[in-house]
Amino acid sequence: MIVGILGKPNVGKSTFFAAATLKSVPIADFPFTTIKPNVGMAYLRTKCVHQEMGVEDDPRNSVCSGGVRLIPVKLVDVAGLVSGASSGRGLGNQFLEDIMQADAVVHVVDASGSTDQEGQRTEPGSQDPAKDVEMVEREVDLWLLEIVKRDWEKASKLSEQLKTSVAPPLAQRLTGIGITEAMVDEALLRLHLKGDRPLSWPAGSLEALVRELRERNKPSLIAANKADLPTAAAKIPALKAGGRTVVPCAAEAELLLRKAAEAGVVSYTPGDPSFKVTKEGISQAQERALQLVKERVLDVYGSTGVQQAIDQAYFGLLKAVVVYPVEDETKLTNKDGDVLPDAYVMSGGSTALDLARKIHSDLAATFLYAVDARSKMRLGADYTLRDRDVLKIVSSGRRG
Ligand SMILES: Nc1nc2c(ncn2[C@@H]2O[C@H](COP(=O)(O)OP(=O)(O)OP(=O)(O)O)[C@@H](O)[C@H]2O)c(=O)[nH]1
Ligand SMILES: [Mg+2]
Repeated sequence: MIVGILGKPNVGKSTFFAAATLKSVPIADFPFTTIKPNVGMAYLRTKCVHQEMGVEDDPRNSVCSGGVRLIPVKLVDVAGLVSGASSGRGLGNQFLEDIMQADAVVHVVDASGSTDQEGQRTEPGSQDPAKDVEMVEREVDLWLLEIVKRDWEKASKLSEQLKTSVAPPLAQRLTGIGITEAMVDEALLRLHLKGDRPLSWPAGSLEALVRELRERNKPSLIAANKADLPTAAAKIPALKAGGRTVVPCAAEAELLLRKAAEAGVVSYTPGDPSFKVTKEGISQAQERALQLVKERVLDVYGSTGVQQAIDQAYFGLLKAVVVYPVEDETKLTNKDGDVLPDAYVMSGGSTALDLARKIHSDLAATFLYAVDARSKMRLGADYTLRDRDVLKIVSSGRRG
């Protein structure tokens, strides 16, 4: 699974990315700082099962710090999107293809309203971030519309003549961004559009269809960034209109804390509501910067929001679950004796067989059953994984 960062220019997408991945990428106060996509590893924060299971873990594919397990997940940051991008303005629409590879989207906005629609710095509070959200979504939909409209007339006539659904040719145009025929079928059903009667669809149906496909299959949340600025608080409530998930965010503050933690200045785990200064003799400037993070961000919003946005994208939008495969269901170890070595992030609805496949294709091919380490019950191949499951996979090829 991949999460992508989308938004108009200069809102703090790359700052969010750098804070989440600690990768050093260009960040600057002008539009189109990012041109090529940045790809990196962020972390999903979850409560490790080791305490509940009464063991000390030996994490291998992730870290566990004080019971907080941080599991690597992929994050992509792209160029800013301006009005007209779908027809080539700004940096054009090439990068939309990159971002739409993602399974879910963190839509970063400048909640303080200090950047105009093109990403130029303006009077703080003068801009409406809710309008930015509309603009960005409209551009993505226009781009999708361009793609589905290619040869649309021909495809729709053919489907009426042959009395076959237009879903396959529509899906074919969108396979590049992970849209399947089944997804198109579902969207048509929800919109009450007959797949084999496209010529009789009411005006605006294609527009409604691409919107439906985007909203369902590329779910998004709003990271209301620059929340540390005084003009942000009043603008955040309006972003929630229509039931959107909104996470107040201060990417710059998170970046500062993560770097300070890396340098041993503070003790801080991403997502924490507070930090502790651990180094003596820090400069006055450092002290002041940390104080501001506490006063303007942590004390107001309870966290910097960066980690929450990532967690919410995976656990909320994608219904992801974290599962711990083991080879010994009593000691909770792998064959080397490591306790709870791996924590896997699986998409919502994944089965025990999917977990076996993720571990090794051979294990899936010779799968017999899974064993729940808590109840010691046997589970079949189609068992739907639940968050925090600890499972042993038993196969005819490789018995644990
Ligand atoms: N006050 C404040 N400023 C921020 C925050 N996050 C980012 N910024 C500033 O916003 C400006 C733009 O940051 P970038 O991360 O380069 O923004 P971007 O969205 O990647 O920009 P493009 O790549 O040009 O589209 C920089 O001056 C950042 O320091 C934040 O949480 N608070
Ligand atoms: Mg950028």
